[in-house]
Amino acid sequence: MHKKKVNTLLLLAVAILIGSCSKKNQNTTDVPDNVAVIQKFKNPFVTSIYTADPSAHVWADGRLYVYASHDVAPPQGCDLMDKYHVFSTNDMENWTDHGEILGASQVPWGRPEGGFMWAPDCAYKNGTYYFYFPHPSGTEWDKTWKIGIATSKSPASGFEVKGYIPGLESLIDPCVFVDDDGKAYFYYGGGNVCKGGMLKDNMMEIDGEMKNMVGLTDFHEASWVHKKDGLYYLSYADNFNEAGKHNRMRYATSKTPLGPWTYKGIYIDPTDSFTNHGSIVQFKGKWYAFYHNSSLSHHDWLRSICVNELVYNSDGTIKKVVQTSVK
Ligand code: FUB
Repeated sequence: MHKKKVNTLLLLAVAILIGSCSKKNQNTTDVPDNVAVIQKFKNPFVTSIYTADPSAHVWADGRLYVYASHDVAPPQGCDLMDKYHVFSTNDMENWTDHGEILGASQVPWGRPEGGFMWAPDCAYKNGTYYFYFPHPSGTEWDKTWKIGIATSKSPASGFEVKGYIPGLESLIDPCVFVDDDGKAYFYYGGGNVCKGGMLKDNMMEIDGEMKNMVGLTDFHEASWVHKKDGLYYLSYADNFNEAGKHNRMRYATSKTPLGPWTYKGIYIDPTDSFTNHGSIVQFKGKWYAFYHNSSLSHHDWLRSICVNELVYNSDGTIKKVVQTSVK
């Protein structure tokens, strides 16, 4: 009788142990130590249209705004991309689509055939929002890229094209970073070339020379600069192309906004899409990495914007972002 009781107690103890172990596994999932354990966002977070190249900013009204390009179905590579939409949120859960803010037909100097409204960015200075977009000015699209500028007094409507930044090379993917002292920096690049320079106060011209961003490893495109704890981060897409997997997102850091940069590593592994393009922003005390994938369409050129939490190590390096698809 006594032996039976001991056996029952033993069995109970083993059951409790197994239960607590499996609970522990559920909580930690199988995420390795060096990656961020994160809130599982439902991705893509825009499903009504195909979107790509998310540039995220938090503006003075406290909302987070995402400026995205638009993939057109049926696609022809990225040739037909026709317009930009803005999405905003107050809680990272509920998103408002503010609609189209600019289309190819509204660009007076744009190529006659339209299309090619590629990855944009937006900046704010002294009461004006400056929207920067790469668009070719000629039929030979790959030789005639300009970085167009549209301005508005509102973050998500009323943009009017003012021209383009004069004197630049034919390159894509603009990013504008406004530092704490109000000085604005312009970055762009593609095909292994990444350049940066200072913007004049008018936000429409380069002040001095553009210079090569030195110290990046395997730069492809999609430059993005943000700052945390006095350190500048330049993130970008690489050229990775192996076994059906493509562009990863990498980053480098510097103590100054124009480098030289120290390469730090990969922070987003390949998605299911041929390209990737990201932005990093702080919102309500947390950091977020925006990117795109093709999980809605399963087609490389019908992409959808996504977001996941981005977590730093205490030394300022970035943990690998965990891409989630369900809540
Ligand atoms: O969306 C068109 C182009 O594809 C972007 O400019 C690149 O960054 C890549 O995402």
